Amino acid sequence: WLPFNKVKPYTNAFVRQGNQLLLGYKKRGFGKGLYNGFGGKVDQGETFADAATRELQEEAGITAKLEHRGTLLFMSPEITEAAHIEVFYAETFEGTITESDEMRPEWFAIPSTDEKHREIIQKAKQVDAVSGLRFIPYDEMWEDDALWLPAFLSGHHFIGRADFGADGRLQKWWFALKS
Ligand code: 6OG
Repeated sequence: WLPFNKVKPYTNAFVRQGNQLLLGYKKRGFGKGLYNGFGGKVDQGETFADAATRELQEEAGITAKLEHRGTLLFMSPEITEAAHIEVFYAETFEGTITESDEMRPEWFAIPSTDEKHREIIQKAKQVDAVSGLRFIPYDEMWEDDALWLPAFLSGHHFIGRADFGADGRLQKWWFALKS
């Protein structure tokens, strides 16, 4: 069927506690060396929500009642299939945060205003004087994250598409808030 391409389903889950966001440093595989929410491929017969819960448990050692917050579509000439990612969110969790083979969990400070977000995006590697934690490391994350994470953390539901070039840089994007 033309013009249909193939798409692979993935999940991404973010846990927040007050002004802090839990991210994982990807130790291997796709996105190695970058910080991201916890997630991975959806298995056959599994729902996105089930996969999100399973991946958070496998990669960070915790369980959380995840809420669906957003939908992303990524395209790249490097991969033959587009990535369809459902993004989830939780403010409480159970269990002990544990490093896994794939991810090293770490808490980061969330900028308190949109203006501060912009400052952190432009001038990364800043430390929050209150918590002593590093602010969200936008320079060590997928380039699209800076486009939607601030609105996501303000409680918005969103949908978007990001196209990456062969050089791995973001070429074109489209994002919209659902609420
Ligand atoms: P595994 O290979 O570990 O799943 N992912 C992306 N996340 C963001 N924020 N931006 C992207 O832009 C991404 N591409 C993939 C989805 C890969 C994990 O990485 C996420 C999954 O959580 C290109 O099974």
